[in-house]
Amino acid sequence: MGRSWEIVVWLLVFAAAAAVVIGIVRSEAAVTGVTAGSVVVPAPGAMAAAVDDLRLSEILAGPARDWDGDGVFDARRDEWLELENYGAAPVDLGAYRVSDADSTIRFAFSGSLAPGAVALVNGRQAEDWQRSVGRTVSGLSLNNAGDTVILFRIGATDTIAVDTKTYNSIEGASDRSTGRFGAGGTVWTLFDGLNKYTGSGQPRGTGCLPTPGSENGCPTPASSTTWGKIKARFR
Ligand SMILES: [Ca+2]
Ligand SMILES: [Ca+2]
Ligand SMILES: [Ca+2]
Repeated sequence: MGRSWEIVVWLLVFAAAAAVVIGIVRSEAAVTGVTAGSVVVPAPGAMAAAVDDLRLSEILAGPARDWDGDGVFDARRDEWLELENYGAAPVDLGAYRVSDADSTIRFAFSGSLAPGAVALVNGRQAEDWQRSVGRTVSGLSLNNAGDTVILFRIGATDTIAVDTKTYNSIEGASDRSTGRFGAGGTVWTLFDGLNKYTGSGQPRGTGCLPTPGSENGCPTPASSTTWGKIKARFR
């Protein structure tokens, strides 16, 4: 008889322990469910817009003239790209780096960028930075046939790609740039005022001139200007 009671007591203890374990598992599941439900995980493109106001704004991969104004045309040094601060507060550029498709960092930005302002870097400046930090000197390495430019933000524990732009051979052709245009800079547009694109591929030609170092707009060769003035804008 005593033995039977002992077995019953042990069964009760076991059942109670099992109930506690099941309860813990259930509450874990509940907590996990709440967490998963409350954390918004946007798509990579949306994340860039949501997280960082600083974005890639314009890229000229295929220079055919002296864009940096040093008196010499150089296919590598005269490449350039731009960042714009699309937010309402200044952005500290010190945490930002750019690479092309292979994720090799080509340039580290510095200083601060006011709302609506643009930061420009050309291939020559990228080379200077690469020399200063003992890296292989390769400029911005923007392939004219198509490439991807990535904007990284260096964090305390990780590095995040906050914006990327993949362009094609239409956008990378001689003296054409590709850049954000329109409200909030949401649409990438071809700036082909110096080398018109009349084909039926994408993106279509616009006749707008590249605007290195200034907010993207649509100056045209007719409305603007001379090459000297365009270069002055660059400087
Ligand atoms: Ca190039
Ligand atoms: Ca040059
Ligand atoms: Ca621009």
